[in-house]
Amino acid sequence: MSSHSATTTSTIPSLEESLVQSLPKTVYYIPNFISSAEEAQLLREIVSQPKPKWTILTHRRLQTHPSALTKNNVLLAAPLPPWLESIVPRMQQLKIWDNAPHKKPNHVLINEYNPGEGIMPHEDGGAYFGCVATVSLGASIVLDLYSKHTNADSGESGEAEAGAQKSTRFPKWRILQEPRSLLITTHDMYTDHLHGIQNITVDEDLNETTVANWTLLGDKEVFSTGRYERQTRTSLTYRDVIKVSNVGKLFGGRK
Ligand SMILES: O=C(O)CCC(=O)C(=O)O
Repeated sequence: MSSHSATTTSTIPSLEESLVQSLPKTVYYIPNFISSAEEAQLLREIVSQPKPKWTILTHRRLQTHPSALTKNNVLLAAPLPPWLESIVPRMQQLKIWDNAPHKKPNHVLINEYNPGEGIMPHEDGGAYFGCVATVSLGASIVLDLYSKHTNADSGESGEAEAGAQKSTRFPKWRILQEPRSLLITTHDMYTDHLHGIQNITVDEDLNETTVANWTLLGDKEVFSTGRYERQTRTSLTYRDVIKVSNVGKLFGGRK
């Protein structure tokens, strides 16, 4: 674990200082956004959730709080559990959700990746306000970013397909997410790009030219060999679901 001290409410860097400058707009990276004690407490809460709260997927497992969206992308109104809500005021200080419908996140996905696990390139889509805040727990991992549109998009359909396939085979940029960090993705980077995590056991070739947020890392020493052996890494992705139905409240919210 890094020896760097945790960011406290009074020392959160400004968004301006946290901008990942080499990426299309807009990505912010804040190392040590939460303390080691907060990280440990969040991990304890996650593992103590009842087994049915986990959805087992091929390459990771997933919890959804307060509940999964309906097939029409509606969230049944219910509060986030207090342990997930606890760091929301700190995020709100950054004013990233000031223009969101509910001014704060109302939904959190928890993804757990063991070494060798990942998530296919995808976009988060229109169910959410265009801003996602990701808190990383337990270990570091590389997030790959891909352009959604390629030059071939304007060509014949065969070419477009080849271009699209190529665009998800080779990431255009890489972001290194350290434990306890906060990554904020918004604007064009949210709408026009895909993101994914490779199913590998070692992240390699890590240096200032290959990692977009290298200068913002909390502890570069950890990556001085250019290699990082994956360990279990858990992410909390906070989002604001646009459509919320109060029907959920009639039933006391779904747990
Ligand atoms: O674990 C991560 O950092 C990415 C998760 C993700 O892509 C998602 O929840 O859509």
